[in-house]
Amino acid sequence: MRTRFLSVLAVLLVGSAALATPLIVEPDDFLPGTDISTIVPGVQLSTVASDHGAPEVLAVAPLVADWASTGDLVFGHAGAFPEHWVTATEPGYRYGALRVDLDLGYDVHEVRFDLHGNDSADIGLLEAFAGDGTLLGSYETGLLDADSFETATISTAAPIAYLVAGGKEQATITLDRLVLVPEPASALLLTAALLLAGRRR
Ligand SMILES: [Ca+2]
Ligand SMILES: [Ca+2]
Repeated sequence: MRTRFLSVLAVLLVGSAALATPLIVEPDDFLPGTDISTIVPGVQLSTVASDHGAPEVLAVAPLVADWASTGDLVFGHAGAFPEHWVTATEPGYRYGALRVDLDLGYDVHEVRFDLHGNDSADIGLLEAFAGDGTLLGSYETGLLDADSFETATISTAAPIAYLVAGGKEQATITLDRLVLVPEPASALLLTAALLLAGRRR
C-alpha cells in the first residue's frame, strides 16, 4: 500500500513539474517563412492594426542578424519589413502589432517576451489583457539600440487572456522568444487534490 502511494506520489510530482514548466514559443524552432500563427497548440498569433492587413505571423530572419535575441529567427508579419512591429495607430506607420491569444487549458499569470531594438532610441511595449479587454499589466522598455533587448516580464493577479506587443507608438522593434509561465499555485493545488484523492483509495 505504502509502495503504491509512493509511486502515485512520484507520478504526480513529475506531472506537476511538467505542468509548471514554462511554454516557450521560439521562431527558431521552425523553418524560415513558416506560418506559425496556430502552430503551437493553445497559442494563437496574429498581426493586428497593420496597413497591409494580413493576419499571419511567420518565423522570419530579420534584415540584420543581431536583431534576434536568440538564434537566427524572430516573429514576423506578412508585410514589408516583416520583422518590424509597432503599436502606432496612424496609417503609414502600421507595420502591425503582434497579438497572442492564449487558450492553454491552464492559467497563465506571468509572461516574458524579448523586445529588441533595431536602430536607436527604440522603446518596446508589451501589454497583457483579461478576456474582457481589461488591461492587466504592461511593460515598457528603456531606450534600446540595434544591439540591445529587454526581456519584458509581466506578472498579473488575474489570468492573462491575450497579449499585444510592438514598438511604442512609431518605434519599430523586433520580437523574439515568448515564454508563458503556468501559474504555480494551480499546479500545486492540482497536485494536492490528486494526492488526497490517491490516499483515499
Ligand atoms: Ca529567435
Ligand atoms: Ca526602430
